[in-house]
Amino acid sequence: MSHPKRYTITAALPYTNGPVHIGHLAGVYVPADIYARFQRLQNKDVAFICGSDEHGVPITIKAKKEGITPQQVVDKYHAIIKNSFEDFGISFDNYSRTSAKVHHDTASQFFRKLYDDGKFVEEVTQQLYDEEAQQFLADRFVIGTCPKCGNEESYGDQCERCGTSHNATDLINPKSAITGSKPVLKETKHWFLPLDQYENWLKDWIIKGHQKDWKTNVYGQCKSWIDDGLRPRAVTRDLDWGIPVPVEGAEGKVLYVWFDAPIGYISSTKEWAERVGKDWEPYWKSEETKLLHFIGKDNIVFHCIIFPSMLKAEGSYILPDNVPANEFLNLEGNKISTSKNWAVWLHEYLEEFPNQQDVLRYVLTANAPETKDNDFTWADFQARNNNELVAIFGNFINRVTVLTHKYYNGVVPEPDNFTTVDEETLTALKAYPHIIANAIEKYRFREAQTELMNVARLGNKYLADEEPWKTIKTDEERTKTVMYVALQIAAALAVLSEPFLPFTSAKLKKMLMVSTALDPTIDWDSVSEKTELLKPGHTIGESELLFSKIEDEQIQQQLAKLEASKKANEAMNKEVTPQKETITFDDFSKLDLRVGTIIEAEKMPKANKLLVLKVDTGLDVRTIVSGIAESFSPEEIIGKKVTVLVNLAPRALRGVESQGMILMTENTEGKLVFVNPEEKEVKNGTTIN
Ligand code: B3M
Ligand code: ZN
Repeated sequence: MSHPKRYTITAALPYTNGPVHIGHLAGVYVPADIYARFQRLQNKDVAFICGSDEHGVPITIKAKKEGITPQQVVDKYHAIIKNSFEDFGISFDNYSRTSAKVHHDTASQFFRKLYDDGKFVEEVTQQLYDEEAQQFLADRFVIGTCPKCGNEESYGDQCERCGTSHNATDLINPKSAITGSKPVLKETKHWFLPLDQYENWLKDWIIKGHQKDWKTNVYGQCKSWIDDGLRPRAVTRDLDWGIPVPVEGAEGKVLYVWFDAPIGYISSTKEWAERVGKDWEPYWKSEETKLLHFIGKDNIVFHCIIFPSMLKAEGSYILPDNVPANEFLNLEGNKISTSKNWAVWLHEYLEEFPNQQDVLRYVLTANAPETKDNDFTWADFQARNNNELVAIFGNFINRVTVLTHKYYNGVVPEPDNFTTVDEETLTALKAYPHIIANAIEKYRFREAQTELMNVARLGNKYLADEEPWKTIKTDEERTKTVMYVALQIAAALAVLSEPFLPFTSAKLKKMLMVSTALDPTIDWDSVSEKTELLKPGHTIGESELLFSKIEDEQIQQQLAKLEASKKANEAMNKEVTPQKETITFDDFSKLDLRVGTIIEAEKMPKANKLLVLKVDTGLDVRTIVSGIAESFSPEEIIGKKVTVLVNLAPRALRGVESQGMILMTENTEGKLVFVNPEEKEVKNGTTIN
């Protein structure tokens, strides 16, 4: 579509089973935001839509793990996610949630329409059932071997390794994710969307229609699924968390999360339109609207095959014009993992790097996994900030603004005659809006951002070649011209950086007082079209630093955090030692275990591991030598309640007689910890049995 009248831009609805991390940002939200901001700067009518995906098995699993209700899980993460997106400058026009009434109504009506129009196949089939948990096993409740690629950890509805979407009964060796037991087959009724009936239409629409304009990774996946042949997909589930199936005889059943979630884009648009007094329908039903879904690669099948088939079945909706899906971002060489805490969490980044949203945006775009998986490293983060944002962009702006204040009290000077270099520089500058726009329109955000940096490079080179700091002593008129040209480049950067670095752009606009300098306001094209962005005589504002250096220490801290996660994971995954030989009750009762308190502690001279303790056992105060000096300092354990084996035969350690043993274990970080009676009220000497 070459000249759409409006844009409906959706970004995948994050599951509210955890916070958002850099993988989500690089894959979906940063590129979507660049695109939306860019189109707004073109004065386009944009609806940038998102919201929380609050249904589905991932939420239920998280609730079970945390011992809270699914509602508590979604409330907690919805708040964290929504706030962190806002602080990060993701400019959604609306951020809704699928637990909202407007969504329940919209999704139910959608289902009902397809049901009434006879678009579903209703069928009683055998589904996997966990007899122990007394529950059907849908989606992530079941794990087994992927029939396509052999991944042994495939979920019931989708294999994360090869991306294939399948039915749970297709899994080889299925296992319940709840109890670990082998499921049985049990009859249950469900509604299926007969995807096989859409195969020819999908072939026409995708294979014939979008081979050229969809990204090769997206097109390739779609083609291979269609070539493999499509089968009916159940759109309902036997679960108690979700949107109830709105037909008779469907008690205890809910809509499949991947049926309701994409409809969430529609309900979020409705919510927005209502709030701002617009009509939502053109955003979803007008042929003059360009509908775009920004997603990660694991969501391709749902956005390119299933949701479009649903929209087609409904009949009154437009289809996506493009689905610019990204590949995955790794972190320091390993796959990002929520459960292993191998991630950089957005809400933590925002706290640890205050006011540095644009640095992360910049690095994630510079390394965006647009055509292949990519790696985020903290060293690269630091280098890109210090060597690119600070040294190129920041340096140019700083020179221009500081010199303008120094030479002209902040007033844009009147230029003299332009030299060829000046003309060429201004001509090169005027080409950038077009160059950057072209890359953005093709969803090549890395390339677009590189071109933005080339504008700053152009400015730096111009200043370095023309050397106003030298000419000021010899040629005032020439210096004025050079500073005038440099100021135009700075103003262009303020405009062109907005989609990529919105906080920097705002700061720069304020510094240059750009909004008052231009009449009425500057947009993207004015950089090419206007002869000058900052007129002579205009006064700029105070000069401030746009970026600051990131020190090694900050990077070390982040690496240490990841190292701690790694250690914790290793400890969690450590094999438990096998059980020892059986003992009799009499054997056990020979152990005299007591509650005691450490009342003195000091280091054993010339021994790294040993502490000499005085322990009040309730029977007496005795000396115990304990090998815990690497885990505790003497001071921190005085007063601690501990478990003591009091009738262990005394033995001499480095000449000190140890009269018992303190029970210890190891935590997940490999640090020794006391096996101590939690109750403070337990008296020393109390026996443990
Ligand atoms: N919640 C899956 C995901 O976070 C999903 C996207 C829904 S988009 C309609 O990967
Ligand atoms: Zn697979």
